[in-house]
Amino acid sequence: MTRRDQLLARLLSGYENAFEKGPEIVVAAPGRVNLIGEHTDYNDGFVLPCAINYETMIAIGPRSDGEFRVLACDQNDAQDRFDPRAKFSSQSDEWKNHVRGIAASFLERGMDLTGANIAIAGNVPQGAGLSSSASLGVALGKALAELNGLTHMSPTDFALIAQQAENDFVGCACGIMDQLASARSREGTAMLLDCRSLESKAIPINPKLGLLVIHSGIRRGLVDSAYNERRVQCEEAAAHCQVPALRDLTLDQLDACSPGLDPVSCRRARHVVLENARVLAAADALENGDVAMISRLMEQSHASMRDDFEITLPAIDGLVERVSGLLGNRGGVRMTGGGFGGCIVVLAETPMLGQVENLVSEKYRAPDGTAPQFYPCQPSAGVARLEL
Ligand code: GAF
Repeated sequence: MTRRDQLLARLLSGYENAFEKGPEIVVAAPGRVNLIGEHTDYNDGFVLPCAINYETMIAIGPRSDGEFRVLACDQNDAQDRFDPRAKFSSQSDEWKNHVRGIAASFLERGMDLTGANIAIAGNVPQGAGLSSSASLGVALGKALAELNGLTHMSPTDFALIAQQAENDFVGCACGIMDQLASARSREGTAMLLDCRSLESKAIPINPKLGLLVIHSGIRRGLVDSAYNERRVQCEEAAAHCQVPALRDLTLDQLDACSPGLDPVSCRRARHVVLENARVLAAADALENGDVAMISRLMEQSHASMRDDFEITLPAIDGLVERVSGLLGNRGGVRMTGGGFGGCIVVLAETPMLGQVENLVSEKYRAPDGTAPQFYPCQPSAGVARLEL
């Protein structure tokens, strides 16, 4: 059985046990790994993520009493229950808010929702920076649209709804990268996304290059508060420099307006300005198969996250350095995602990936002794309804 078949089987058996019949619709949405462009999305900048073959699935069917009954197969079959047409509030269990938040975003857009039985199961590693929550939001958005016959809704709408749920209901002031990567990616490609216009270009990943995601064994902690703090610092810098967003600054302009700007915010801004330029250069390099350039840009991106944006951890810096030493100019490596733990991403000539895995499993452990985990990834397609 493939990993996808196993997930589907687990989802369908959970649904049938909880709701005593099969679902009408099943939807799957992928997690993502970001190749380069960290903390640029909420600064209206550029990112280069890629959807991966780890995903969240939703099984859904109608209920006549108007309620939502929700089964979380990955939370020991915990359940939630609420009426989307009555007033409902956020809960202490975070997973419930991902679902309630999506319902709230639909309602806020004036779309009425029928009652539903919903089961959720996924295999995107959680707390790893691989967008398990974005994939849940996007999958649920599409599942609700399908169930309610909202045929006018597009993948971009599902992404915006999922982002709003995170911002308003979960309390993370995230940007739009993860949700759009999960909603709109195309198989075999990375997505160069302009987070201001939401226009994107699919950049084919040369089949000679492989993708390996390595979990550092350090679960991301206190992410939301540190993440939100970074966002505020970026907004302060943009306001100080009198531009709508950091996307609108060059390095020279930032230098010119830096007197009077708090030095920490200045370093945050410097990361964003330079990272935007690196994303555009990396998209070109990927298109031209220039692996040495990709390697350099990923190295610079990691250094900038470490020194200017300060979202890496010493153990992850050490891990990246070790892998980078092995790869030379035959591939790139950097921490990926929001930071403070989680995964590194390796994009390298495919034969290098086995050597990386051997080196890391032999030489690296997280500070508490946890072993690293390896996720070989394929660039995958965005959200889709599955044939049952
Ligand atoms: C998290 C957020 F959800 C994204 O919007 C993005 O800002 C990312 O961190 C950092 O690049 O995944």
